[in-house]
Amino acid sequence: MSDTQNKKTAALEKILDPSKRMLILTHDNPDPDAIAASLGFQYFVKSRYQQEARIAFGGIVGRAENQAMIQHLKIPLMPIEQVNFQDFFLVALIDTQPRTGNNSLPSSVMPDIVLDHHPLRDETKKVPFYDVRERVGSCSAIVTSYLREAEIPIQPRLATALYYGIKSDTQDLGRGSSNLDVQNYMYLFPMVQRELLNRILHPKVSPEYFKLLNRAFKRARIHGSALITGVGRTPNPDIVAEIADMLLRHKGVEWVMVTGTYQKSIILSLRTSDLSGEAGALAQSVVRNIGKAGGHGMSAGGKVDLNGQTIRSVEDLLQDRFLKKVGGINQPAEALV
Ligand SMILES: [Mn+2]
Repeated sequence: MSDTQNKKTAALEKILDPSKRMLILTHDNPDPDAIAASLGFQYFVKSRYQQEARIAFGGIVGRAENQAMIQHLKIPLMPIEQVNFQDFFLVALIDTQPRTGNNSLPSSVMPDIVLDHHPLRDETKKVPFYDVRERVGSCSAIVTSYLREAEIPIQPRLATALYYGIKSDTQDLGRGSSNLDVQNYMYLFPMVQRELLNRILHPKVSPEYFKLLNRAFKRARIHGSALITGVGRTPNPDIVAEIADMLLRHKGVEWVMVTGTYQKSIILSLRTSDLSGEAGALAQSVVRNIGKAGGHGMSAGGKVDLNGQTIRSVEDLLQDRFLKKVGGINQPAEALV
């Protein structure tokens, strides 16, 4: 084991207590990276320290691929509504940090552990144990390193989850990936259950899915190299990010912003094909004073609570700010379809 990893495991050991239970909490509407990294960390603390942990999430698992992942890999997840924080002695945040606005940790609860790869926040520095690596493309790669360094054998089911976590967060190592992602992706690959992975990657979807795509395409407007659209009300907040990824494939489009309304909030997703793009910073400036956002260089997300404002007025403001920033504001609007 490397020196740094030795120090980390020693520091973790001090915090853990095998006689009590840990809660692992991911970000809301968890993606494959959040789910896999949580599963991997649960296995790590159990194998290395006999620490029992449960995994919980806020929001919903909406994307068909993510539902298929949970179903086929039999991943036990608990909705946050079922969590009684009194039952847990320790809380670990995975793929998210305190007070980012994208997790359901009550503000009265201070986490004990944070593992993440989003930009480090000041609040996180107060957490007893944190390992935040901004340059790494996935939390799954970080957790895989913990398992490898401790020489804990990784079973095919977990290997498949971690591999898919790295694969999806880095778009097959093409988006914001580091050496750690590459090494662990290669390490896990021989252990992957490839037929199961195929079923996860190509799930069946409902008829509503196509109606929503149709609406988003019809509403899409292209201003120069920037594309904006809204999906309207949706029972599945994940669809916003999925459509943003899809639309970024449009030739000549370098920036995409998609909005959607889920419950009493506007969800937004930002994507760029510009390798030096600052999608995270841009998303934060788009929601400044009205919401929360975060992300990496090429992809970011955010949320604005409506608080009585109309959907239209918030969407207009977000689109206006976005187009001003990416230089599309003075370009004529062109319909996508
Ligand atoms: Mn992630």
